[in-house]
Amino acid sequence: MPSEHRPLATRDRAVWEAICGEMHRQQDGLEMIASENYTSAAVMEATGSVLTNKYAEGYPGKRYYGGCQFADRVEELARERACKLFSAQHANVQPHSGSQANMTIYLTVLEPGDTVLGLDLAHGGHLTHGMKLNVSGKLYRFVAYGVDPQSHRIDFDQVAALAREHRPKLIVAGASAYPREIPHDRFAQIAEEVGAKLMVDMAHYAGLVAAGLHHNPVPVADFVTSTTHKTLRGPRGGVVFCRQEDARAIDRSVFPGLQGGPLMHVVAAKAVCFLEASEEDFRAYAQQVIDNARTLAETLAAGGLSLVSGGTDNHLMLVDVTPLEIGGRLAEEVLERCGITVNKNMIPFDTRKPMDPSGIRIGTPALTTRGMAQTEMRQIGGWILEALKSPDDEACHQRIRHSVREMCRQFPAPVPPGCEDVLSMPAAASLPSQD
Ligand code: DSN
Repeated sequence: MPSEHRPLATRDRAVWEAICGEMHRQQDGLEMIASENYTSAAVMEATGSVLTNKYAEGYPGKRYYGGCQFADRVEELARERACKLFSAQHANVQPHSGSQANMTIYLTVLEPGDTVLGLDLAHGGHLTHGMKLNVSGKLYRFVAYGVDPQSHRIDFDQVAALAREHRPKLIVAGASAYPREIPHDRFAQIAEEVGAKLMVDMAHYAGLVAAGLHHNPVPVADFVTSTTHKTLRGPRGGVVFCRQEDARAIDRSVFPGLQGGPLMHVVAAKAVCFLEASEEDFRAYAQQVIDNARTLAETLAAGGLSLVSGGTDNHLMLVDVTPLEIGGRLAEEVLERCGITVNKNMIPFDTRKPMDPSGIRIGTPALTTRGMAQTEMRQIGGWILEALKSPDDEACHQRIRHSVREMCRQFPAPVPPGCEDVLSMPAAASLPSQD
């Protein structure tokens, strides 16, 4: 058989084994990184499709390459479905990531040196909201707003005061580690008062918006950006929404401004994701994500952990682990030993360093996709507390690891088409190499 026709398992055993290992890891442990999810078999099928072979620079009906009739069809489907899902006038589905989506807005609205307001990274913001080592912070003059020291909610008095003082051209709302619903209308009032444009980055909670459980920023913001792979549960990628009057400028900023050829296999998978997110069972899923986060947060708080803002309205919680006299780095490591994956995270007004902060961030989107509900959240909360209260007790961690494995077997994650057999094999690390 010619080598280009051979399946991965025999063509490149090393890569195949690594992928099998990751498949086992994802099935065998509790994925609680707030920005991760298990995408559907249909989304994975589209992502692994022949559209990966196609160049389609340009937009439907206006391409720089021949043979784009099917690329046009999937991009039209993705745009139409995205607009319908979020009641938007225009969507650009080509950004390769959330970072590209955010840069699209900056390139469209700003000149280098212009002033922008964004949420402080240490208070839950994102790298692309003006972190000084990120291109956003290098090219533009970002001024950071933060959360209130007592409530840990966005301090709108401060946002308004900074806006009046600095007269930004753009205000960026949205966050990657903020456990409360973001009131977009309050940002819109401030932006209107100072004559700024408003951009909302809803990457983390887009799935909750699609389900109608969090307010939709599209009607009140000039620009909305998102990723498609977090609560929205699609392929990795970005999307931008705007009014019709800005559509041409936004499209030009994506291509040729920032990107060349779109990843058409991912655009097809985004179309599938937007269809899935419009269905009734997605609404039930998103409600369960929120219910699960609340139950887990209550369990952790009852066990003595301190939660930033006292709880959660969305899919994630920020937990201050220092009351247990450990730091976020050790907490992440201990939980990993138990088969529970989270990430260490700064908390507002943190006195520790980013590589060993005071907190961990925990999310429920992925476990909810597996069908886990409140009963499992109480059980998992109990394991987290037990493990973090005994960070040196290996026997305790092994016991929890065993229980985690049992729970995971009861709630299988979606398996990519054609990979069903892999999970009945031993974990890839123990497979003999054929190289
Ligand atoms: N890195 C993502 C997160 O974990 O929140 C945001 O892009």
